[in-house]
Amino acid sequence: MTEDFSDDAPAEHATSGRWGNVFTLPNVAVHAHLLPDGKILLWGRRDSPTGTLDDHFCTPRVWDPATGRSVPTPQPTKSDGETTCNLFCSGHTLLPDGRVFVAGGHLQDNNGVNQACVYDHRANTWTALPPMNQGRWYPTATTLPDGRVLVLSGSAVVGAGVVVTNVPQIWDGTRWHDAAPFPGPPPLYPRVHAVPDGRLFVTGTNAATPFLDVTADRWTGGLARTDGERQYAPSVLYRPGKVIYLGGGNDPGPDTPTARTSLIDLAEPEPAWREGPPMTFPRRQHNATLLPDGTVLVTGGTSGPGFNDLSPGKPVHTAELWDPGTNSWTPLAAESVDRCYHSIAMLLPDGRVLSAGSGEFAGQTNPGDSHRDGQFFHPPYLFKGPRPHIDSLDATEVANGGTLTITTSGPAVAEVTLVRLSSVTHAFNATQRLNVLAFTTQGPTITASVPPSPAECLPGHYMLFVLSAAGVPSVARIVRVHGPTAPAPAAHAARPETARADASPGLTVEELDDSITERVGRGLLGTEVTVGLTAQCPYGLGGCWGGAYEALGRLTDVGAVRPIANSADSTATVYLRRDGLPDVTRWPAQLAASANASYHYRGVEVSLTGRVDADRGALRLTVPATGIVVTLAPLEPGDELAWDLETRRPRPATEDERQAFDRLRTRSAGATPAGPVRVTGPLHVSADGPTVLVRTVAAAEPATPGG
Ligand SMILES: [Cu+2]
Repeated sequence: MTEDFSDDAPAEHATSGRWGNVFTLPNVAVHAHLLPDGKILLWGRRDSPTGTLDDHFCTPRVWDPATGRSVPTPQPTKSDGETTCNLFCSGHTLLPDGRVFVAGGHLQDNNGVNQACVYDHRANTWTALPPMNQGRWYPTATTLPDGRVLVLSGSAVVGAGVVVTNVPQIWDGTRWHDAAPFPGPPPLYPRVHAVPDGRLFVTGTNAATPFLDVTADRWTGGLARTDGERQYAPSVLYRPGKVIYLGGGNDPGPDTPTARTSLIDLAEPEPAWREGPPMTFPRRQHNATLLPDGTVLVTGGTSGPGFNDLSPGKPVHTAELWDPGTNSWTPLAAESVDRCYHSIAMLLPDGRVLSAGSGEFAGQTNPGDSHRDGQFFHPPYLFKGPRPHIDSLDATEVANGGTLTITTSGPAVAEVTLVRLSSVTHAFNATQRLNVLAFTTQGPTITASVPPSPAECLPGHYMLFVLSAAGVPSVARIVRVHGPTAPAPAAHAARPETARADASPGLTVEELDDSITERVGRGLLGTEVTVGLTAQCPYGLGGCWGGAYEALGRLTDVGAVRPIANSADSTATVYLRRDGLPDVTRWPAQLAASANASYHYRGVEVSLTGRVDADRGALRLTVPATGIVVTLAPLEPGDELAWDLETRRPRPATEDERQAFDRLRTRSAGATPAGPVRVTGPLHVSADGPTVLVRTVAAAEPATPGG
């Protein structure tokens, strides 16, 4: 293990750190985990850099950072023992015994595998678990304080469309249990942390950040994070109950990500998100790594607009460091390679940080943008003086509430920290967390106390660091915290909820959809409005949907949002509280207020039922039930609201749609008065009033009065 980097180092290394040389890795490190033996389990999208993007085979490998050599693991299979699965796009965490837990995987973009499996590094084996309730593409797996695992979110193609499941599942070591449905469709790759009162805290990527009380099986809260929805942003639990959420998203207007950060401390009497200090650079697709001294290192990401801008100058190479003590950022040395979408970073036991991966996505034009390589960062603390050394440790395992006896040499020890091993993908390290240990010193011997609460110090493997007064960390020893030997201390007293009540308690997305159909049938909801939204992400509105669903529910007059997007034409269906026209002059800004520019608003389409009359050559439709009068106009090329995901422009209107207005005009000019019709098409509102561009006309159903 590399230890001393400080010999003859130039002075600037102590302020900026140093990047080592770029080295080759066996694959693009899209998914990476630090194993208890110090090696790294990693995999990418496909084995061959020129293979199909939807290969059902990608070999995970164990790479040794000390030697640079790697060995393949067996190919994971489903529980039939035969069907190979590609773990690309899965969610993962580390179990209390050090095994790697993986849920989901890749069939195609948006379409996940329902598999779950466990990797044991001691035997180099994958063990298939029973299948989950649905395929999950881009789920998040979180280890609970009692060692169980919660899997949340993930998309699959169900029927003709993409469904993001909101039913989380808990793996108890033997079987799956469904947990309370997330309120509405969740975001893909939600950012989830286990916090000291035993709950799980979902900090993103949506604007609302609810808690799951696993014991009560109930979602509560929904504190609004500053800056709204922020996709492809890291969330770091930098101390128990304290989170920093960093950048990400797309700001309205320039479509660029933000540099802003959000902070919350759940130990406060009334926790609330507050604005943190902005990073030096706006970033999206970046990684954030918790260092042994409690600072947070941010590497990579792009500052450019859109999903993953790799144009020259946009990827951010300069690292930067946040110190929670001073609440300020310091820019550090620049790495050599773009590390954007599909990159990782993680802390190693020797105090360095591995930055690796990037690339391997549909729409990527330059093959050179896929990086089968990595680079080590030597943080400034490695150049600030001699390193303390752990000479011995009395145990490799310790219970919550237990003590570790450490003998050290070198500079006096000023701090002892535990940093949990990493499991990283898609700009989120699901397992990293840090505990500062209380300790006593007697000569060279230190006795350090491990927090008694497994919710504060989660079971699993940690890097134990001792640090000098100058903040220089030792090389870590890896220890396992294995849960309390005595009964767990009582959970913290429940806090009164300060946030609004859940909009949809306990319903799966399918049940929620059925309940809307039922309310529509009983006439409890008003005008149906189709909203055209283009997701900034390349996977369309079907998968990248949670934030849009959340934002649509907050629009003026909206009474219900269908919980499954129309992925084929990139539209969503909402219902107004009553019959009337949607407030399209305010909706675009309202959408942007919570979803920022993660979705581009393309307009709305409505269906109105009424009588058509000609007024000096123009056609008007009057809705008798509401008195609404709209001008009717022909559909022009480009007016079609439905979207073509392939060409990224409005779907061309059919011949029938283009002639709908003319047919209606001919019919209205007839000798006998025409009956009521149902007209459907894009709605525009100007100073002259509302206009519907006629796309379809149907005979009105007599039983459907009004709009
Ligand atoms: Cu991906």
